[in-house]
Amino acid sequence: ASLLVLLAGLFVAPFAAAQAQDAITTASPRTAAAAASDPAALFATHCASCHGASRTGGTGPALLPESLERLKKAEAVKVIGQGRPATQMLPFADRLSADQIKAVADWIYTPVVPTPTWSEADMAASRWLLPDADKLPAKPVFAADPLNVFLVVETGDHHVSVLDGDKLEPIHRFQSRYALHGGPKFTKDGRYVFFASRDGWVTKYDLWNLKVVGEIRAGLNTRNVAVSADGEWVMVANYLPRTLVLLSAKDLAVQRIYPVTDASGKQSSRVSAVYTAAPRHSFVVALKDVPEAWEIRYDKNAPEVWEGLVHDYRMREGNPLPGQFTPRRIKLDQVLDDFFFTQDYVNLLGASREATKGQVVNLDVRRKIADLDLSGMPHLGSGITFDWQGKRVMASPNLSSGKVTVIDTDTWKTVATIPTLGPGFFLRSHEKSPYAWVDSMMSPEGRDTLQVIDKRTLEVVAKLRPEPGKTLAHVEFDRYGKYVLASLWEQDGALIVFDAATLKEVKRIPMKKPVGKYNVFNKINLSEGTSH
Ligand code: DHE
Repeated sequence: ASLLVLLAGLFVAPFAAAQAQDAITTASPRTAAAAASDPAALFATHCASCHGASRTGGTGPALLPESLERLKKAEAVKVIGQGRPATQMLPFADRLSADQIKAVADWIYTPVVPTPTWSEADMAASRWLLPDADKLPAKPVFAADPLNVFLVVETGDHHVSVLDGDKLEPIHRFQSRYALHGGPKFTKDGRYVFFASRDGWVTKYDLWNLKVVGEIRAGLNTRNVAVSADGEWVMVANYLPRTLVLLSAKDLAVQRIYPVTDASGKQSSRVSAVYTAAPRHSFVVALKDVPEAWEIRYDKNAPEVWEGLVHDYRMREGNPLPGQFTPRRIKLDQVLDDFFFTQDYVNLLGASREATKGQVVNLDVRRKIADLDLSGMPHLGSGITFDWQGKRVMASPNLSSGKVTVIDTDTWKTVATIPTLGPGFFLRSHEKSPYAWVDSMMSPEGRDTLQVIDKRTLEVVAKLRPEPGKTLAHVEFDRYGKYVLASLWEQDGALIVFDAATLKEVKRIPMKKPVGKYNVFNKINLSEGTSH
């Protein structure tokens, strides 16, 4: 007897090539009684067939403490008891008592011992490729401008919509892995897109042919991915295991696994995030548990010896290019939870959860060069840069207080603090728009309102509240800066399209809990108003 306990809504119908579904049976009363006080046994009986014996996921998502960080325990109890509509997560209240459900919920928030591993062989076994994907036509199968297409991540039912940015109409929709997070990353021509899921899946999508062309599970709990500017490499940043994984963008084959540790090799670290610094031909990585940032050059002309290099991965068999892919460490005083770059990618602007100040790290001189007046932590990749009174400034929202901080990138001094309705995640703008848009989605009072800041006066000039009481957040402009698309973040939600000049609502496009949206042109041209 086995069965499907799929926690946390936490489960979506299996993905294309995915796994066959087990038959559903009920545990016998005897088995249940024997296991009544043992959550591990209850899990093995009812949950393991979908969530994996080590809770690392299967047809259902991983149920590790790292994966459950954002799910309140009361919600987990509810989902185990009542199931999750429109998913394969069944209700278990008819076969588990309230105490048993509570015991299982408590147990899944405890670490798995020993810590689960995810080896190169596991990755290789998870990888699949669409046959003959390289023979697909090298031109779009749709009539819409391929550079003004948006990809919209809908977490309500774990799908991605492809939207024509001129007609503002969906042209395609496909199922994604469970819980995509962070921005998808595009190759320079906008054809291929790489998505990361919190459970470690990396999905390669051919946007011109509207097809998923391959997948690999590169970790058990993943932060994000970066794609090299030459489109050849994908770097995956993991929390679990504590690794960076380099993949070939062509076929997702594992090229290299970097154990992430301090220079002595004794202290391991989770990876906060990895980004591509295109002008530097490198990946830049921040570590969460060791005060270091790493820079890893991917170009073939990388120098053989990088000053400051301590840990040496060059000797691995099959690497004929000594400097390429060799991490260079930048030692810091504090860890970085979050960072983004100045537009020239020379400086990294970072913040950490505990610190009272942010820091500016110069990647050329490889040290902190200034403090930043950033008291709380902005959400990663949520800052923007623009010109203001002849100065280049950066602006960032704050996850812990209702304000946008504007900082001069020459002096690193704060030039303005703009009060908002509450803490928010995302700030977005566009070269062609005088306005920046910010949400307050962490605040009960402000979560339904987008505020529009005039970049010339640094003042809030409008508050848009089209659906009182419903969360409204994350905007992205179209390629021309003409429209702004915002997420009405509800199960039966929508994209609300605003005219970027008049700020009037133009249209609603129904979506299932839309989260992030990504415009191809803005992403591949590294627009100063959005994340890259
Ligand atoms: Fe995110 C981007 C980290 C919570 C939605 N978020 C990112 C990135 C990182 C990050 C590292 C950049 C990845 C990239 O684009 O390459 N996020 C974190 C956190 O540490 C935090 C605070 C806690 C956590 O759970 O990990 C967090 N993020 C959230 C949410 O709760 C959000 C609102 C809903 C969700 O889906 O989880 C959320 N994060 C997003 C989105 C982006 C993102 C939509 C991409 C924004 C963009 O426009 O590029």
